[in-house]
Amino acid sequence: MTDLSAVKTALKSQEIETPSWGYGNSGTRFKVFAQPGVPRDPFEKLDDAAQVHAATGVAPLVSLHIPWDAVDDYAELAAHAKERGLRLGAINANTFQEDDYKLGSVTHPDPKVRRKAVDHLLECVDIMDATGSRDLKLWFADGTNYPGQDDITARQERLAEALSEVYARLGEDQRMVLEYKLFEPAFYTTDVPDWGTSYAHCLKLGPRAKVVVDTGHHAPGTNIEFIVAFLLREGRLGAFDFNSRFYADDDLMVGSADPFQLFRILHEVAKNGGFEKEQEVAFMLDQCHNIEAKIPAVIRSVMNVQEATAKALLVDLDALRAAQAAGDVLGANAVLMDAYNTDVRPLLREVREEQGLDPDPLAAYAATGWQDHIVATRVGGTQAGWGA
Ligand code: AOS
Ligand code: ZN
Ligand code: ZN
Repeated sequence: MTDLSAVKTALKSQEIETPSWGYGNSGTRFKVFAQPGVPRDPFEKLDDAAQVHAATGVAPLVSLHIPWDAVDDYAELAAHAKERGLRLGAINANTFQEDDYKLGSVTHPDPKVRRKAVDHLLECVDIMDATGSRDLKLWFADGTNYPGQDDITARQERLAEALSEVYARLGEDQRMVLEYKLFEPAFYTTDVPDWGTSYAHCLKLGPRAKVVVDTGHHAPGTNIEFIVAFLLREGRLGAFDFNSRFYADDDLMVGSADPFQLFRILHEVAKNGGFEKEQEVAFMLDQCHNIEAKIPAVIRSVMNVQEATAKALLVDLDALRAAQAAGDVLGANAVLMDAYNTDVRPLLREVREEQGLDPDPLAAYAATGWQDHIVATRVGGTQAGWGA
């Protein structure tokens, strides 16, 4: 039998990190639809993130992106976060939005461009020192579009060299988390296309280099929960970038396209100790809310993660293991499906009430009047950086 009070305690201590760019305007290559009231600077993005945390109680961390969130004084930004009960999370580097990076950044054939890219990554570590952030999050757009365009193995060499210089700069409590992506913007080869490539580089770097699993970065049909289980076993699952996809890297709200997949992933997390604080798995969202209201969309996403987490924690592991040991295929599957098919919304309402929160986070947010306030006072909100 599952211990319900342990499930509740785990749900109360969950921390979900929301991305600063989720609060700004975003879009596709076709159109960015501006929304009234979006933040004009990183301070206002934190103000919006504080609303998400106030409504849900489990979103105290905010990922930043440099240079989209560049400010003169990062300690001031961290203080602004702290005053609102938030902490600054991963620092996302950007080596993909300048002309110099047309042929790559850290894997570019020209050493001058590689130097520039590595300097940016080192600057991001300086920012982490000022913000108190633990994680440097690296996603490289590097790759090639045409067979023969560049040497695949030479690019791996350059990547390894850049990563090791940055790794050596990390403080003792800081980590590097390396994200992979099958394709886009490169369409032939990508230099970190899959978890195996990321894992291999992390292994060479050292224990503070870990893999980021962005749920939208795989070939259709990939078994993501297998990757998660494998990485947890090896102690190399650094973080999730949660989002949903129907086709490619759609960055839709997590749990919207395939809540069962999210449950299966979080079941592996639960079973393999990934919710324990010592494992230091960061549960981040990496989403863009192009057409839906942004703050409610982030709240809904957090709730979707909570619901899948609750279901994952409800899996009766003793019954599951007994069925597995007995070779009871249908029985084992039924244990999992029983948990997935549980309506956990009453449990989550109870958990929120016990935390002194409104049981309905979306209604709580609507009642604050924040949306009217930002629409009235913020004029000329900024674009998140995507779809620019
Ligand atoms: C890009 O496709 C990746 O998902 C990145 O993680 C992310 O969206 C970007 O680094 C935002 O900062
Ligand atoms: Zn991502
Ligand atoms: Zn992505």
